[in-house]
Amino acid sequence: MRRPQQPTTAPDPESEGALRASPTPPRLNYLRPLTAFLLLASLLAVGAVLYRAQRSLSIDSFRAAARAGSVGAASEGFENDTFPSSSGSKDKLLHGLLAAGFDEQSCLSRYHSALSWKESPHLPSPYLLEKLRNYEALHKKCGPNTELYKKSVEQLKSGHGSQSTECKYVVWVSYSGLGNRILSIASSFLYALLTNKVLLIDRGSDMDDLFCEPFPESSWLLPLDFPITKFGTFDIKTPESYGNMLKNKAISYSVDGTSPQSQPAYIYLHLSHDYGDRDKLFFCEDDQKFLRNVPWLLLRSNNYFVPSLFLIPAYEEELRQLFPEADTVFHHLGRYLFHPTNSVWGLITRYYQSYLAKADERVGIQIRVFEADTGPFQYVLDQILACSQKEKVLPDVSGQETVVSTPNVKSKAVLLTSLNNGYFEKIRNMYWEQPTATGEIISVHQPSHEGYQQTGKQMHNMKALAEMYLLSLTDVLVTSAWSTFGYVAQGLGGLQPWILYKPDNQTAPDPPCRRAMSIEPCFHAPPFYDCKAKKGIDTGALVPHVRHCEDMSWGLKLVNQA
Ligand SMILES: Nc1nc2c(ncn2[C@@H]2O[C@H](COP(=O)(O)OP(=O)(O)OP(=O)(O)O)[C@@H](O)[C@H]2O)c(=O)[nH]1
Ligand SMILES: [Mg+2]
Repeated sequence: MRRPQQPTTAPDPESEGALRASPTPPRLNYLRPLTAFLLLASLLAVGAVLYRAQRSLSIDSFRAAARAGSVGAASEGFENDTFPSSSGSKDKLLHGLLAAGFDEQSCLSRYHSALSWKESPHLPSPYLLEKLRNYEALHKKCGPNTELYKKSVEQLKSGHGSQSTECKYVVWVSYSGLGNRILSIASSFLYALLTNKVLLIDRGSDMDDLFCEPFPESSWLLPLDFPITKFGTFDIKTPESYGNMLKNKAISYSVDGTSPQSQPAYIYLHLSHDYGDRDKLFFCEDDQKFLRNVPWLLLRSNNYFVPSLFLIPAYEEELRQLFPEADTVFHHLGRYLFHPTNSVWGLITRYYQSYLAKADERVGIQIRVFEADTGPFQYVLDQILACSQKEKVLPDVSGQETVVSTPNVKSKAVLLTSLNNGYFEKIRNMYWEQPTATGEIISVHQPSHEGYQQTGKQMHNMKALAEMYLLSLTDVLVTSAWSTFGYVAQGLGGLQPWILYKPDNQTAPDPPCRRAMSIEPCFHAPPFYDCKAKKGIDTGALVPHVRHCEDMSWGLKLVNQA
């Protein structure tokens, strides 16, 4: 969604530190010399050390470290950028989701993030793992600089398509806010998996600064000498778009997908929010039969179009096998594809260790306000507090002046993300000025307040990615309606957030929020078309696992079948 945002001239902030006065926790490094001893020591001693270590590492990364087989080594991994290479490969590979054999140092997040997220209750299916390994082999065979790639590019230059090329490609064109980009890449990748095509991504201004390569021994970046250079300007009017080619009868095909006339060398798939009815035929079975054979598809989308792929009969069975739990598509594909580069991983780990690791619980609050004015707005603050207190995400403040200190009080660290720092200031002050009704100690942190969206600026996008990841590392999440930024965090973290309803008329909605039905993102611009009957239909009422979204009545999202 695009909304105008005004720049602010607010100076750069630094987040507030934790408010609670806790004793300096023992650094886990001190435990390392003890590790050998601990192997021989009694279970009781191990238990005691585990308890102490818990004070200095996040509970979850600690648990993951313990699973990986070495507490000392795991702490080293998180703190010193070295990683245990010994046991625990099952966990660091996310139950086989990630391929082994990458150089760990060149992309620390690839295997480290697996150890920092909470253990996911969702396992990837054996069929998904097989499909990913096959895809990796295909990508290696057809990827940039291979003979087959060069051959396909030659054919593209010749201007004629042919059904015989061994490698066929989906080129993802960079466009839109970072959340949208991540979701449309994941959708394009699933489409490539389903059609045995190879995904290449246009690096835009910074995709290679943000993400590591996801596929072994190859690159997913579209080579800079790719012969089509004008795709950055493609839009709904582009004559090479699928919709316009159909309209102008530049292409035609029979029911089996074969074309009587010579095929174009490439087709542009305009799958943005503003796409037309003919562009939407992409989601019809017959059109898919034809598009499968086109050697080069250039795809531009700002949407998570996965739910509508589930409504194409030809892909139904395969998708069921790939994702027996339908609501885990982005969770698995997101964790498979998006590994922040070492610079971004540094932003994530330094912040996490400084402000979040020591708390007993971490709460993420993601605030995205879709107003022309920058705010902060009182009604948004009211809504955040109403939701988090009603749903017991955060405690009420009792208003009593006396501070009762008990030794075992629980601490919660709130990670707040927003372009504006007004909400952070108010919530932090509230918990500073008054004690909580429960006695819990609340610290509030906001990594950045960038003021307005600055797509194209390198550090801005690095911070945005770091914040999405940090949110995914929390235990409880509150997100804003309509925000792809929040969808990415919830999907990566496997968190079912509390979604703040979109305010109407500058008023806090009542109820302020609701629990998400699933961890999946919402497809904001789905087609409502029955391809067989050739008439409109409610695509949110066709199958139990594709439903309308909680935060957008016309959107579609995957849920687990009841
Ligand atoms: N660092 C940071 N950047 C943000 C935040 N919220 C929005 N942004 C910036 O604004 C962009 C918003 O685009 P998306 O990531 O797609 O998020 P969205 O909430 O779907 O917003 P729209 O695309 O504008 O509808 C982000 O990519 C960031 O560049 C935030 O909390 N922190
Ligand atoms: Mg967005």
